[in-house]
Amino acid sequence: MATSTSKVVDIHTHMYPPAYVELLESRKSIPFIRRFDGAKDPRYIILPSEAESLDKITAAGSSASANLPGRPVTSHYSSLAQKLHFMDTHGIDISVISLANPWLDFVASEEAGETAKSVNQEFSNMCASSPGRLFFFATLPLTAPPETLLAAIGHIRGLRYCRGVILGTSGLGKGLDDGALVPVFRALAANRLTIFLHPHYGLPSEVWGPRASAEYGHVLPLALGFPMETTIAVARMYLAGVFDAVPGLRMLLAHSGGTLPFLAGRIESCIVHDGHLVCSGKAGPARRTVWDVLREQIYLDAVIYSGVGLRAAIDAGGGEDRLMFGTDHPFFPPLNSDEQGEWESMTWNATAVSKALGDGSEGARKVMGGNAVGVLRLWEDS
Ligand code: 5CU
Repeated sequence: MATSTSKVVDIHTHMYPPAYVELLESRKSIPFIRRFDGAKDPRYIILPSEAESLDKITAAGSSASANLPGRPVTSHYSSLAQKLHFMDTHGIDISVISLANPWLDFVASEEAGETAKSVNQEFSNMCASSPGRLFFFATLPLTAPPETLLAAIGHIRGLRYCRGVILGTSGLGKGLDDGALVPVFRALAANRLTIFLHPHYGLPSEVWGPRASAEYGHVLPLALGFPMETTIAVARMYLAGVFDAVPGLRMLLAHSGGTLPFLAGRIESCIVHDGHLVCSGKAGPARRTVWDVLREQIYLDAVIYSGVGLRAAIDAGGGEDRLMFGTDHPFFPPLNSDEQGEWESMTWNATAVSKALGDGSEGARKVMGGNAVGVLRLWEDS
């Protein structure tokens, strides 16, 4: 459901609250935050594929290299004032903030419940301090025992500004097609909590080849590994029948669904030509297709940086009603201009919407904010 608002809403925008930053600073292995001599900001080493460049720097015993691992932890990571400044600079009326990857995936089982509670409370407080401008996707303690996990859903459903959860693809350790997750999906659906599915793990580092860590920066894991991870996770859920088992489940996929809009037809072709699936009755005529699921249970963000990609996302969802604008702030800061000024992540994604749907069109208005306001009920007392 879209509303007639012309508000601009950013549904893909992260925060690392100060307590979470402290947790990362206390760690010695990925993910962690570390200071390197001579670097202006601490560095956040986050991706499994960054291990090799980190090892090289550690072995050399020096961090004088311009090629430091990770990314700088600027004030944009945890400062609420910066988030609001970013929103004001770019004409964003509402942000639906979420903890960034890898969330609480690394937290010990016995600590996960309390950590999730305090992180979610911190997000809730941030939203309450700017009423009407901020909502949030909460974080789940996936490493905790099942009862703690379900209790966490009980906690967040009572938080006024919470509209869903951000989720990685690892689930309880076996991925999102794990039958043990179905009760979690059911609890989220019953409470109208949308899952914002976001990648982190990418593909195994070997696929990037021996030159990657020294020469190609983060381009391959971020541009290709992230979207493939999302695509695979959702395809597995589809094949496992999760969408049929939980018809109320609603998912918002990061990065315009990875490559799903482009590959859904190929997935369909592989299903109907698979002898095993045909024999087991899983490919029968009553089946809801991948296209059906895309049009009934899935929303896509518009973080794809081109009109071409956005067009595919719009077509896959059967129109512009299932797409929502986002920026991925605080990632991808401008490297050659003032960080307090304009960011390409805003301008490229907004331009893509105008190109795909027409500048100022009704469709563009829906993608830029109307869909998010309607689907996520972005009014204060819902
Ligand atoms: O630059 C990066 O590593 C990332 C990341 O980890 N997560 C994200 O959402 N965007 C960029």
